[in-house]
Amino acid sequence: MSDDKKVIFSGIQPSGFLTLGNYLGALNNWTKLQDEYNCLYCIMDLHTITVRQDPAKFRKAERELIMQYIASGLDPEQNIMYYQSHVSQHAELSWILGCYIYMGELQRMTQFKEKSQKHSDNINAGLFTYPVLMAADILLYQTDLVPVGEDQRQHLELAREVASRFNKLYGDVFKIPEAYISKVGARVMALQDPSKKMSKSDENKNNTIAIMDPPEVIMSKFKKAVTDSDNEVRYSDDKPGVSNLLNIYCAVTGSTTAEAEREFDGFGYGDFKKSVGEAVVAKLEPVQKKFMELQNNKDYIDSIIKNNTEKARHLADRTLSRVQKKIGFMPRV
Ligand code: ATP
Ligand code: LTN
Repeated sequence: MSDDKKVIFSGIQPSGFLTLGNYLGALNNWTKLQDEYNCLYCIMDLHTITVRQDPAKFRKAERELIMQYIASGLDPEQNIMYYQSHVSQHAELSWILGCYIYMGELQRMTQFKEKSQKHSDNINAGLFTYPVLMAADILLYQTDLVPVGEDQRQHLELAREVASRFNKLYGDVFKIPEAYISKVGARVMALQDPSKKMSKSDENKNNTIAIMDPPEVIMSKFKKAVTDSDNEVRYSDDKPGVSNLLNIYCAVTGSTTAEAEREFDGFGYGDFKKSVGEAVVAKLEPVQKKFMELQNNKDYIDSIIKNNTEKARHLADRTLSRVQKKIGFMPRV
């Protein structure tokens, strides 16, 4: 890692195949940033067990997620990609930060409220302290920028808050990170219910486009996407379905909303949805091709994991040992 570049940290939970939401909200931006920054892209497996996972399916999702990172265009030579559970400093710093974050702060987190409603049979302590671990992930690497979707903004604010609180007590230990949230694609909504975000753990598969969905499946899901009754392709708060499709189209093609509205002026919804589907299929085609190639290359993936994990451990330990010293723990023997 070069010392004169700023640091980027982000990650995704291996809770299933990535959706178009994950791709447009996170990965697509990551690939744009890799030349300019020192980047760490972690696979957030400790966070994933806040919801029950079947061990075999979980392991498969973990393996496939790193392949999806690479298939989306992240260069494993240039970026540090690794599994969160392999770098124990994440869990260690998380314990420490938990003693500097208040219950009331965690109780306000929207994701906790939503997930505890959705998994009311398993409201475990990990679900509650999820943002503490997330703060540890980010602060361990003296991160400057965190590229995420809009839904993570609140967690990031908490990471900034605990970093400042800690620095006030002990001097400058942590860099205060900034969120990097793009204007388009930061909030892709469910295709059948545009009032909620597209989420990879959604049981209704018609709500989500998986980045590995075959072209005919993508086309058919867009065909079924909810719109409205006035048949005008226009971006507006009272047209959530159409606005979501326009947002997806703009994120995929790079057009502005005004350009897209002009392009679809006079189109019926059927033709509009077909065009959005085709643009998404074209964008995902190279990702899918690369993923297929990687599937036959297990040794290559293993070697990447090994190299990158060592690098991450080394960096993480620099911050953790500083934190331990500042707090007053006995020097390590
Ligand atoms: P789960 O359904 O398991 O909660 P998820 O699909 O919400 O998963 P995460 O692993 O929580 O995905 O998020 C990974 C990244 O993708 C984060 O940066 C998050 O902000 C972004 N992201 C997730 N869903 C969307 C979405 N619908 N639109 C834009 N960005 C998203
Ligand atoms: N909570 C994030 C995943 C995540 C993350 C992070 C993202 C865990 N730790 C650190 C950025 C930085 C989510 O997307 N649900």
